[in-house]
Amino acid sequence: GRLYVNRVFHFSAEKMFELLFTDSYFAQRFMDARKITGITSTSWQRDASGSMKRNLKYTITISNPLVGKFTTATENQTLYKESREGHYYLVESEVYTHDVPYHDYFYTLNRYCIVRISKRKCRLRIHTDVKYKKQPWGFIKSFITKNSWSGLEDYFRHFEAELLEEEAELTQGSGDA
Ligand code: YK8
Repeated sequence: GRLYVNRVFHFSAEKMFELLFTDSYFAQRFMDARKITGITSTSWQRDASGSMKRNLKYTITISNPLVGKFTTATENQTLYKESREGHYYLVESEVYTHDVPYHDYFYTLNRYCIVRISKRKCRLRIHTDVKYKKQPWGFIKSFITKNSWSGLEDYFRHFEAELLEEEAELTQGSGDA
C-alpha cells in the first residue's frame, strides 16, 4: 500500500474526527469540490464486535479518460473499538466503485489514523491499498493498480491541501499555531 498523508495538524484529534467522519461542513464542501454527488449516509452504529459502522453511497465524477464520466460507489467505514474518544481513532474504509471496468475485481482500502498529540494538535495518517477480490491477469492487474493510484494520489493531495486551509481558518488569531 501507500501512505498518502502523514502530518501534524494544529487542532484537536476530536475536531479531526468530526471534520472527516461526520456530516461536517468541511466534508460537504470537499465532496462538492470533487463533484461527488447524491451522498447518502447512515449514522454510526455499534456492531456485534463492539466497533462502529456506517455506510455511504454516492456518485463520483471521474476525470480519467479511460473510464466513463461517472461511477456509483459504496463506502463501508469501521471505527475500531480500540479507538479512544479524543485520543485515538482508527477508521478503515472499503470503497467499491460499481461502474468502472473490472469493478468486480477490486476495491480500495483506506486506513485513517488520528492520534492526539496535545490538546490542540493531532497527527493524521492515511494509508491506502488496492485490494483484489479475484485475481485478474497480470496485465489487467497492473492496469487497475496504476489507474487507481493516480486517481487516489490526486484525491488525497487535494484533501490534504483542504485540511491545511481548514487548519489556517481554525487557528487564525489564536496565536498558538
Ligand atoms: C473516497 C479508486 C479507483 C477509482 C478510479 C477507477 C479507475 C478504474 C480503473 C480501470 C476512478 C472518495 C477512484 C480513484 C475513484 C475515487 C475513489 C475515492 C477517492 C481503468 C481499470 C472516492 C476515497 C476513494 C477511494 C477509491 C477511489 C477510486 O472517500 O481511478
